[in-house]
Amino acid sequence: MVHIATAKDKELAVPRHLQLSGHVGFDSLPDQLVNKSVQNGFHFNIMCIGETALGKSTLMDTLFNTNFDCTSSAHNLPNVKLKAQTYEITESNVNLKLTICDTIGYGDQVNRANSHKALVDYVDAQFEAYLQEELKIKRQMATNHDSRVHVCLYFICPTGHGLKSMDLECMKQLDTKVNIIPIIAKADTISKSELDGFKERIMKELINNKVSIYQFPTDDATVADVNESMNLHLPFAVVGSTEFIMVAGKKVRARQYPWGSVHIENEAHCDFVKLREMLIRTNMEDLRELTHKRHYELYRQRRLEQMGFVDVDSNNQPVSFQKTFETKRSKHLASLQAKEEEMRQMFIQRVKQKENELKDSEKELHLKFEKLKREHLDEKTNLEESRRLLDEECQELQRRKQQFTNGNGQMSTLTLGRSKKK
Ligand SMILES: Nc1nc2c(ncn2[C@@H]2O[C@H](COP(=O)(O)OP(=O)(O)OP(=O)(O)O)[C@@H](O)[C@H]2O)c(=O)[nH]1
Ligand SMILES: [Mg+2]
Repeated sequence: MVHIATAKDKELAVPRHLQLSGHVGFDSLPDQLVNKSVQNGFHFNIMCIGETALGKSTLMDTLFNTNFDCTSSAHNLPNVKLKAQTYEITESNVNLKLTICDTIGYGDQVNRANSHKALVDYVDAQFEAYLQEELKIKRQMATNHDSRVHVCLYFICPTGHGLKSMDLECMKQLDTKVNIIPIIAKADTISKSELDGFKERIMKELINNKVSIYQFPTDDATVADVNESMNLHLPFAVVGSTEFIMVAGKKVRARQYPWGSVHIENEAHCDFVKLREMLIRTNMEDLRELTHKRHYELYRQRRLEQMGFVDVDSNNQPVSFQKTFETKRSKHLASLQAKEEEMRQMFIQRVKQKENELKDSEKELHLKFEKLKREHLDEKTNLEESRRLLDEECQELQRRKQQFTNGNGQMSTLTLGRSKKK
């Protein structure tokens, strides 16, 4: 029976606003949420893409103020490889499971046309793993290790010229799958005046090639201003170091040169602080959220469509999951039946073919047998004829012998008679 919504039903569906006469306590819900999240801990996954020795590992150590103890990898591989390592770090009771996925041998090959393939495959594989967990009947989303890439730091070579075609191609392939933050690596090797022009050229090239990079969000009033101004500083020109020096009695991270030193956390020297501020201190949650709400959503949508699921039919009417499943099931059954029928027909045909082949060979055998029988009969007749002739010859011989014997007897009798007469 179809229930048609009445005006009364509609009225009931609209929530009524009530005033509380005293404190109830659900205003602690945000705190409960924070406590729960802190208890569960957080995941954050960074992908570092950049050519060999551009300072990827050093920058990670610098960003998280630790030593990830990365062993250097071989750089004579025929293809780009990825190495992901997960670390557990804690800061003021907040536990973070941090995965750093590093490229090995990126840009080392002579043919770099497919350098991005391994990276795209890796990002997709993490989405797929999450989707498979989500589609399970018994899901364990809370305890499941979320390995989806939340941010991709793209290390640009400090050439001072512009982007390489490999950089553009790779970022283009990844920009709908992951939040890309381009950074100019080893920025201490490029002069200040060159740097401004270099940054400008990079941004122009990205826009001209329609590569969309991550923009720090400006919809949250508390961080809108700082994010807006930081968007203008992209790509950040960074310097990393594992060395410390003493400056005015304070231990600071720096790179020392014969002519002076670069202080990593000095904003006049490089954009490292800007990167750390934007990536970790201000927008880490936005990167996580955007990964889930935009990039993963897009992947999920495409995959479900590939699997044959739709939200609306050709008449733009909503289609339930059950209906899609049933349609798919009946289609699948029909195709199975068609396959079965096809195989049955094929089997019948093969049997018929074999039967005909057998019949043909039987006929052939029969003909051969008849021929042999005829030959045998002919041979027998011939033999019998020869035998008969032989018998006749024998009889003739016998008769002649007899005749001869008889002839000889008469001759001797005649001779004997004649001699007696004498
Ligand atoms: N001038 C300069 N050198 C740097 C910087 N960061 C790292 N280096 C140096 O560059 C070299 C390579 O640094 P890594 O951090 O190992 O580079 P990587 O990209 O991780 O290298 P692979 O993992 O081998 O691809 C080391 O000698 C670092 O000291 C930087 O910002 N400026
Ligand atoms: Mg490294």
